[in-house]
Amino acid sequence: MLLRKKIMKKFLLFLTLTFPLLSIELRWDWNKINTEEVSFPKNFIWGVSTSSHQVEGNCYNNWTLWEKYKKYEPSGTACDHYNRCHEDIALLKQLGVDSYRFSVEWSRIEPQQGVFNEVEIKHYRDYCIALKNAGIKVMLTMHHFTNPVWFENKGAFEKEENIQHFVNFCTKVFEELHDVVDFWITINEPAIYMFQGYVRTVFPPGKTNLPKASQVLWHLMLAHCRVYKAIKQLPAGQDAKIGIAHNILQFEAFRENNLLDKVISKNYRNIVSDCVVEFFKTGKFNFKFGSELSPTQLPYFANFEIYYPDAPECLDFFGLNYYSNVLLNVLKGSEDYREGDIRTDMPYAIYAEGFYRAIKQVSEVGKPIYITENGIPDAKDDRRATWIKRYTYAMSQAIAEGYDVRGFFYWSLMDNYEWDFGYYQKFGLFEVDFKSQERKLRQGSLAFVDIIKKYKELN
Ligand code: GCO
Repeated sequence: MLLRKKIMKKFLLFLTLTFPLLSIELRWDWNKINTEEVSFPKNFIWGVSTSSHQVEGNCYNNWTLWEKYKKYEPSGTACDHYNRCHEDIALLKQLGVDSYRFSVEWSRIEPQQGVFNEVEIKHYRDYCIALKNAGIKVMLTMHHFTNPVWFENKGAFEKEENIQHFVNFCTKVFEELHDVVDFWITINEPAIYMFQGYVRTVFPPGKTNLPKASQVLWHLMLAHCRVYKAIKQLPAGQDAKIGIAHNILQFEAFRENNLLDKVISKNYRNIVSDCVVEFFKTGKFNFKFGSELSPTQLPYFANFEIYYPDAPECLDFFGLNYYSNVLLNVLKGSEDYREGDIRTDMPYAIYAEGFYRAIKQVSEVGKPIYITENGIPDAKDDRRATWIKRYTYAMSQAIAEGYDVRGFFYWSLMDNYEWDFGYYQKFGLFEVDFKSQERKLRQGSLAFVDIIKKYKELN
């Protein structure tokens, strides 16, 4: 009897996984869409994003060591933005944006555990003041993938006891900069940090261990919440707007009725995108990878559940980073494309419908949404304008349906160091000549400039 029940259960599971469900992949007919038909709320924020290690140059952190170890192209002087940040304000003005998202480099501010470098703090403070004087709002990220070497050597976010170091750092930064920062992002893309560093091995520390990955992501969630609570306790903390930047990457089955494509993409989608949204929505952290198939002990599977009831209260806004979906084709052993897809220079296509879907998904958390990153790697600059028009159209559609999106930050202000891809990927609205450090506005970026201009005039 029990056996029959078990077989029946397995059979039902098989049916649900293989039954030709309606595709969740939304597709619009772009030939019939006029991307000029958009509208954005009054006071909508337009900005651009960067991160310290990718633009500042001459950082010394876990990534500097990792680049050497992996023989990646070194980040080196990058855009020399550390020295040129004041003159780069002119680039923001040229675009017409009113906000700038960038990150403070933890390894500069706290080069040794508990030792804060006042000169570096002043550097960031002066810069925030200069931005304010130029009429630019500041969205400051405290952690954008890099760790000071001392923190990495302690095991970084693998250990719960290390979280306090991050809380101390964030508290210090908040105390020093609270009056010159408009929005705070605690951690950039915690799930990507976990996935690239503990599954795909392309980011430090380059381990493949799913149970450890689940711990790291859980500790990052906890770190965010503890920072949020610590800041809210501070004198100026009540008024601070604090969020997290989470990347929604929709892994989906390339062959919609194929069991393997479906199961594998669902597992990836869960750990990379959905479990973080679920955490802030319900307080439940469910990190499951392959748990249908195996016990948790094996390094290639994970099944970790924990409940943190305060999570939904630990956010003032949700930062959404969105690029595209990934269509998994197990037969090919990689991502795949639909007919007619316009590919980017990274392994994904232009898929603005996914942006619309992602906005809907993260709205379930119930907080105002800021788009903290969105942009195309396009060295030839022959798809940038299409990307900008389609994605802003998709965002406008979501807003028209009542989704509470309050701002959009393009990734990126200028070409920069794209981690394991080095300088090869060109995300910049401004093209950078890394020898002369000359910045030049790309033709395709004018689509962004035009939209901002149009909506500023309307307001
Ligand atoms: C990320 C980061 C950025 C990237 C950008 C383009 O998503 O990995 O936030 O540092 O450069 O997303 O891939």
